[in-house]
Amino acid sequence: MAEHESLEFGKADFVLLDNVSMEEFMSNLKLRFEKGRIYSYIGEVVVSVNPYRAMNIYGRDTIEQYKGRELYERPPHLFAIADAAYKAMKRRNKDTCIVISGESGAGKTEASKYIMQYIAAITNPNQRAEVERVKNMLLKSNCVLEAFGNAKTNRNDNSSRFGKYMDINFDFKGDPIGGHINNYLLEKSRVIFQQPGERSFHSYYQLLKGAPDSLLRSLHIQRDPTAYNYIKVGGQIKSGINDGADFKAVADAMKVIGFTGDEIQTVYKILATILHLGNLTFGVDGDVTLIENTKLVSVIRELLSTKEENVEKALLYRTVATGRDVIEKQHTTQEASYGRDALAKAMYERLFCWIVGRINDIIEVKNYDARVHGKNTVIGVLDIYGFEIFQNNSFEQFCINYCNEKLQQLFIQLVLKQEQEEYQREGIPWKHIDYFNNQIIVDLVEQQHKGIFSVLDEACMNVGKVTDEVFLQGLNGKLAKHAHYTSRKCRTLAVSKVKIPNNKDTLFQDFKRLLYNSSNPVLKGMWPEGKLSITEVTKRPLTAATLFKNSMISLVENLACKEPYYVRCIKPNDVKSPLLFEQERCRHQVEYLGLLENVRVRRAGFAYRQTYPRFLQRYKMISEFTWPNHDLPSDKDAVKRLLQGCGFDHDVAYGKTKVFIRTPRTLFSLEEQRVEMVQRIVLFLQKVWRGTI
Ligand code: AOV
Ligand code: MG
Repeated sequence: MAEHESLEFGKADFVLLDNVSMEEFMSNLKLRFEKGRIYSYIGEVVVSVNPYRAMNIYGRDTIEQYKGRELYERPPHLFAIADAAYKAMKRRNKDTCIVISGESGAGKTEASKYIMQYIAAITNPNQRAEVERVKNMLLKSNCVLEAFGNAKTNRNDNSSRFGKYMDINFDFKGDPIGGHINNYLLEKSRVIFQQPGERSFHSYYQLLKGAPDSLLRSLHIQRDPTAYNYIKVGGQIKSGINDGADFKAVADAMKVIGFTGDEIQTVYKILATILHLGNLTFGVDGDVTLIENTKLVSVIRELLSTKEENVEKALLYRTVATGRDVIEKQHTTQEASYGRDALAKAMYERLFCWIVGRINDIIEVKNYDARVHGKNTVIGVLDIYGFEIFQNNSFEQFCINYCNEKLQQLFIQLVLKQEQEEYQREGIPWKHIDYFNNQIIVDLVEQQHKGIFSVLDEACMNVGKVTDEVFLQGLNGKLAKHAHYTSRKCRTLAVSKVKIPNNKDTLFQDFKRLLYNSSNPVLKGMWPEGKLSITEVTKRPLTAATLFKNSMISLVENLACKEPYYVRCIKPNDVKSPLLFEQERCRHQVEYLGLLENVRVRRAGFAYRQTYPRFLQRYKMISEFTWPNHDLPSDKDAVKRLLQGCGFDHDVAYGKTKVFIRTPRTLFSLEEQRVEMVQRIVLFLQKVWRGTI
């Protein structure tokens, strides 16, 4: 196991620790971090500690060292796991996925990018133009998505504010031929508000900093971000981010991906509209609500290509259907402000989803005929927003943290639970290893009728009287007896601070109609439901919580049917220092990620398993007892005989249907012997053919 790495760097695989204790785990993790070894293994799981400095370990030469090698042949690296996933996909035709987890700022997004780069670098040896085009787009799409979906938070200067799952499709040669991105709940409250020290999405600052004067003039925008209410807080922040250069890179990426000039212009117009919207103020004259800065209305009208009176009307009135009558009801100033903010958030969210949709249109696999080309397999890469707790937590933090709990549950299911269950099933002597199963937390959130999401939805049905108190009463009523409701674990989910309006998430139909009626076809296309008249809109839309819950459940189902590879990221400190390993901070993460349990299960367990017939199929040529066929009573006996003959009997266990091999080294050795035998057989056959035998 990564033996060429000297022990002065600690143990490359935690499975090799002398004693599996938290102390030893932590001192090994710390030692490796301090020696610049940011990656380690627990079996096939990569543990990564954010180095917070540029590392010279991602270049072409490193890629070459990992290409086609087995996991344990080289020091731990993301490239090794990417290669393992790739090999499984190519050799065994398996759909695989790489699940990257860890808290905010731990290094997930960077890891996902290195993995993508690795896959891009090792594929398409024949330089087929079409494949090169696809690869380029997959890589470029990242830069666009980050501009619109990432922001500086107090935890991470480039924090993902959406979840991303990207499938890369491969043809039978193992070359990428397309892809698909699923995005999960963008944190859209950021569009109108940021906490002190944070920014809105990068896209705004990029536009203000990097756009040429002429573009800004046409958008009626000035360069100073503090002139705009929606991004004022973030506008005051000095950061190391180079927004100006990024603007150009993103514009270039959009072009390369294939966005048209009109589409790109519309993107800018939407950003500008939102900035102007944030500066709109409402007042009253007698009993009439009005817009105080009407000049902005005509700017907005121009940017949206709609009629001026329509903009004004949508901001000040809402159309309601009462029975058969349709009436126009004037907003109070408060309602008007709420409507304005909802519009801003909805426009941004819609823009983001539209961008993802456009990228998908373009990178989608086209003209692939499975009958001709064989199965098209995928590698999925999951990079979500990490667990986070802020001073003030909104509905989105609740969803983000729930998403992290779901992934932890999947990890438990696949790595801790199923593994142990299999040993039991196969009748292999096994002492159960305890772990904290967070299923109970997941249930608390998502259970039908009595989970937090259900209670929240119910509170939101209470038209008119939706308050946080109603919600809290509901929670206390239904969940008081739940063991984890008041516990610390539950509070970390920020339950008590969820804000109702974000779940209800209503955008007045008047706005949808306004945007649908734009003479800008790109904008119009983003709002197809604006076509409906008020009397046609009767169905109550699903709440944000329900939508999110459903999307998480289907994500997990999708991951569960693929062969999973894990990267577990750890954040060494809260000050982005490359030198500081905060013991307590890290220990906490190791604990809640269940890494120690992972080591225990792995160590007591077996690295490799295979059914007897398949095992024989692969290795029978290395033993005289089994080649070309065996005459033993069963395949199990044959495998026993084969392994005894090789002297590996001590390292294996024989289950009911499968053979289990404890250490990868044994497997290596079998593989080597197999390769040798195959070569000999080939030589032999060649001689036979040539007639020299
Ligand atoms: P995240 O994706 O896990 O947080 P990132 O991948 O954005 O975290 O990493 C945060 C920052 O840490 C990056 O911007 C880099 O400065 C630094 N960093 C991470 N990995 C590396 C690496 N391998 N080498 C050098 N620097 C690194 V969030 O998206 O907030 O959950 O929602
Ligand atoms: Mg991220």
